[in-house]
Amino acid sequence: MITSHSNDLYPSRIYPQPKLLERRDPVIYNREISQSEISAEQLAFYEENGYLFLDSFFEEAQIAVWKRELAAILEQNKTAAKPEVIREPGGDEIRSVFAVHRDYPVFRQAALQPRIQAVVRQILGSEVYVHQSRINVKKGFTGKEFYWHSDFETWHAEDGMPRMRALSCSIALEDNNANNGPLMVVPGSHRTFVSCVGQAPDDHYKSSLRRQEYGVPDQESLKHLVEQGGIVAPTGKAGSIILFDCNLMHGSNSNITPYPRSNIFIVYNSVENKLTVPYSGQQPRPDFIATRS
Ligand SMILES: O=C(O)CCC(=O)C(=O)O
Repeated sequence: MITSHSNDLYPSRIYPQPKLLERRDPVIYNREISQSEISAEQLAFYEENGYLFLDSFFEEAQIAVWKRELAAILEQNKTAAKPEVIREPGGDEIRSVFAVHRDYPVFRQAALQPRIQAVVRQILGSEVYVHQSRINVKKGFTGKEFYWHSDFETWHAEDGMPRMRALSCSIALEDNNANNGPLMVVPGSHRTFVSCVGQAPDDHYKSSLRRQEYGVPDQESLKHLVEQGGIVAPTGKAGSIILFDCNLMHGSNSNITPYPRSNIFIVYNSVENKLTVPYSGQQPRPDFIATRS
């Protein structure tokens, strides 16, 4: 164990029973419209629901460049034994590739897209940096699910992210339809922190990136959140983006259709919310999952 925090607003993995705790942080940090990409109404939608879907945000030509790079990365890493390359549970196919903004200039440029950054800075009310990036591949027929989770629970417990002042942007590289495992979100769930049960083993990330077992919400809490907010799976064209709050409950089904569904995930954190010692008291996860410098 290493030093832990005496005053934790979002304790998790320490109680014998799950708890539902009220969010103690704003959702929108700058209400004064400071960019031209989203309107005050869209900002209000994000605040209330915890996400915002923008169809066809990027043009086909841009998506074609990113898809070519993705194909090259998958080819290069087919048999690579690198920590950044995560394979499907029970198989060898690539599930995710982490730190793409660090390792591939094309994806660095994606993470630095001024149009996305403008929206993110609006919501988080400060300069931002990339906390994590990855490509989730989800191939046709064999791509596996991502079980329900709040990212913040993990980032807080395992990475030491102090407050809810981060968000994810998922860029669709293929059309997302109702069947090929689109992202599902529970609107409004970002206002409740689900304190999860069970202390994860050291180096939990080595298994959790394939299939998460700790920091997973219990079924009663999930049922409660879904009864309140329902489940929405925004679908649209390649080039669509979903921005969602770090504490929004989300997940996705496996893809048994012939249609692949890959996306670029970029997580932005406020520069005023930099990582500290993990709240779980364990060693921090490596830099390719959680930027520390
Ligand atoms: O790609 C997906 O469908 C979900 C991914 C996800 O939840 C995550 O990467 O945290």
